[in-house]
Amino acid sequence: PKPTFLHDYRPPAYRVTHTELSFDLEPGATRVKASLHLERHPQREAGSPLMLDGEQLELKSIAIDGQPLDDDEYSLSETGLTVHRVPERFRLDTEVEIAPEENTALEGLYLSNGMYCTQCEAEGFRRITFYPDRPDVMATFSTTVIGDQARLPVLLSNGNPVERGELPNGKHFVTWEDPHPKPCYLFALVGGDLKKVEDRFTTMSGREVALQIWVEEENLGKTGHAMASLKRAMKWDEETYGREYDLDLFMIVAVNDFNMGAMENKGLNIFNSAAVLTHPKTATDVAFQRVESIVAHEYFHNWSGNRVTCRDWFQLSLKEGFTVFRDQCFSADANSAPVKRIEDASFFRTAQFAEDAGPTAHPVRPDHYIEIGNFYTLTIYEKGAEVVRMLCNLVGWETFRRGSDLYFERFDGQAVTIEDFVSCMAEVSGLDLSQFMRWYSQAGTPEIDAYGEYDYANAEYHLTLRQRTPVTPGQADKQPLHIPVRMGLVGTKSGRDLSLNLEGEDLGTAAVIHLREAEQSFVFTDVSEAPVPSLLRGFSAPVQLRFPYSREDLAFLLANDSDGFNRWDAGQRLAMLALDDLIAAHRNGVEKVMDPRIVEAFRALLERGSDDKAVLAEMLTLPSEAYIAEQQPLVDVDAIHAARTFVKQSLAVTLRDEFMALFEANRSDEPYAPEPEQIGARSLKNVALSYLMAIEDEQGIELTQAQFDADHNMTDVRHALTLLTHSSRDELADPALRAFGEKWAHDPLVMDQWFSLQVTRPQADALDRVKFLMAHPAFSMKNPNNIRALIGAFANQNRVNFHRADGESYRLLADVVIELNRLNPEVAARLITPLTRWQRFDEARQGLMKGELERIRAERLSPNVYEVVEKALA
Ligand code: HT7
Ligand code: ZN
Repeated sequence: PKPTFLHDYRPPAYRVTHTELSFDLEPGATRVKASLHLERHPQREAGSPLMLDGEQLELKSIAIDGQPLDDDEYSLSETGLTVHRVPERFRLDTEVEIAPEENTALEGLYLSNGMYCTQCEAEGFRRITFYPDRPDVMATFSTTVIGDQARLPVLLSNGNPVERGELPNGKHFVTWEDPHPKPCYLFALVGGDLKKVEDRFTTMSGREVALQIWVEEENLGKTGHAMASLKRAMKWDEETYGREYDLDLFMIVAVNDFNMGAMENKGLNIFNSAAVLTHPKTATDVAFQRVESIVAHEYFHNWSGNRVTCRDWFQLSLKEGFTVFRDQCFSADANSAPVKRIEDASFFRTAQFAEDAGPTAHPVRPDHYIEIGNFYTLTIYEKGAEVVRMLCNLVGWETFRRGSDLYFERFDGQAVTIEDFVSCMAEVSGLDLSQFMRWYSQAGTPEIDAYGEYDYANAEYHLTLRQRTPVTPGQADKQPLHIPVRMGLVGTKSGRDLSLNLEGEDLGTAAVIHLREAEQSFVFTDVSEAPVPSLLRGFSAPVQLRFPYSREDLAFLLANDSDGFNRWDAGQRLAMLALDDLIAAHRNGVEKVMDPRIVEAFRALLERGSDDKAVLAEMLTLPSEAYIAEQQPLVDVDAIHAARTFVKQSLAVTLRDEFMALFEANRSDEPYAPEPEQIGARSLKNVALSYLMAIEDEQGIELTQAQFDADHNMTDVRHALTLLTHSSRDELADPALRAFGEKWAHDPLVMDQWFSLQVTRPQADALDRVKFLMAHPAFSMKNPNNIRALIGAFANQNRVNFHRADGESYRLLADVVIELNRLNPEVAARLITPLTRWQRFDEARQGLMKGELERIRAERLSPNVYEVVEKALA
């Protein structure tokens, strides 16, 4: 397969002004008729052939302006259709046959549980009909869906229903019209036996919008949270961004088989059922919050993505980065803002940093790709959101909002570029953002080495920052970036933020300094006492910051920093210092000794408590094994696991009574509500319980068992079951797992949780369990949620067992990838990720991982898997 390059972009030769579609959903012979109203693009030369994308389509007829074409007037290939000569303006009619029943890739039109549904982003529409399948071709759509009235009573598409009726042979039809021009990746169709929950929303200008969530009948009781989240998101977007919904109807449909979380099709969002269905008995707090944020994310796309879309797929982060930033702010407003930032930053520093340091590293705006489906990455989404956040912080919220208004007004109904977005921000702020643009083109995580010195004699604090971005594949030359560093100086005597006077300017007690050079020094004057610097507050830039903090400095910041995020970060850094020593001790076979300063810092946290329980829960949580691994030059999974377990057990032994008291103080029999207060208390209680279970404290075991038996809500039940399953006592784990598995055998989303918590257990039988569970009736290789819950959770979250020295887990993953390469290339390519990180491990493991990658490479590969494997082995 050949790459596509950003620099080759040209507007399409022909644009489509209106698209009429008719689907006859007939089992074994689905027919799609398309009438495309086309005209030559004014910037393209006359006489160009018409080239349409199309894959796996059987062409039945073709005509221009009603005249059927002769065979020599067009040609067909594996990837499309070319009509050699066409008029300047014309109508093209085609009819094709497609096979949704055989579509296991879940791109285009496919069947999930007997229900027809579509996924067209990024390039799925070309599997539905011949079309210029590119986001800069925007047309109005009129869609008629025909299906069997008994089997498919519900027939949906984008926009508003304008006509419906009965047809011979028990069929019926519905015609939908979408007045908003859109690219075909936002097209959607659903046909099935679904039931709806309905509500209403009155927009800020007083228009009434009908809101519908369509699900299988048994799930009707699990839609309340998604509906409430949708209404909150609609209101938030009006109040925060001045954006109003623009159709009379907004629909969400839940499907069980879906490659990602959800899809923002105009007026008809299609959701993975895991991203929409919740019930206190079946979904955890984390799932409730995830549903809230995904519902909001897809809704926000109605403006950032749909009304203003991407010119080409290189601009993907234009819509995704901006929309993630918007959904992050929405969730921060709806829940605990500091916890949201801690969660997002900690996930980012673990997973995106790893992507940026690996063989598939790419810029937020890549300059080439083989398969765009491989670029729905943490870099495009999360780093893209961090870049937008930096822009917002640089210009300030009020100005950012003016820039956003300008962007939506100026480019409404257009397909645009990242420059268009940034230029609006430059225009409203008057800032020169040319250096800032490098964030979009330069891959890799910038590293900042910071040094500080207090000059007592002159009452000055000298801070030096040095930035460097490591080389990434295909990008050896890195330029300095414009990095906003939010900071404060915390006085060691007063414990307070000191005034910041920089080059004669009074910046108050917290400020953003701008690092633009490779090395830059900042001299703060009138610094009345020796400070400890608090740098990169709120994770103000997506960088790796190093500062030679002593353990005393970190304990001081943990107790005194006014920035909640940096207080948490100080605790993580302090734990990391202790963990580093213990990892070394484990590797050298030296006895492990717990640093008493960590214990005292934790004791102080427990004694002090916090108004925000969720923040305290985060502070009491040790860095994950994945994060610790990210900080090591060479990953030793066993040493990391042993060191982290040792710290956790040492804390639990010494602070056992404090953890017990914390547990008791936060348990409650209140009816479940996914509210921030309750969620915080549950997190804190469950963190305490996990410490008690780390030492298998007898009373802790009883409490865990009781929490499981009480069956109060899924957050508590799942946590208790995980602790029992991850304990060394199979006599506790086995009966609980059996009871849970039998109770929930009918619920696929709960069974996915049951799979995950078993295959992430640290015991040596985890791989055998994976193999055993792959034969479970609730598991199917064709269901992406099952794959992620079982294989994905094992490979990404069970580090000691995935990296077994005998390489058996690598072999299993490669076997699954080889099978999935045939069934679902998008999911297969994503699943390879842990094998692509082979450089980080010892030689023996490197050899085993590369061996499996080579075994995959020897297969007949989809472009998706080919691209990832080639990069991993380059
Ligand atoms: N914009 C949507 C992306 C998406 C997707 C991409 C490739 C393959 C399947 C997919 N399903 C959804 C989701 C979003 O970011 O909102
Ligand atoms: Zn999105």
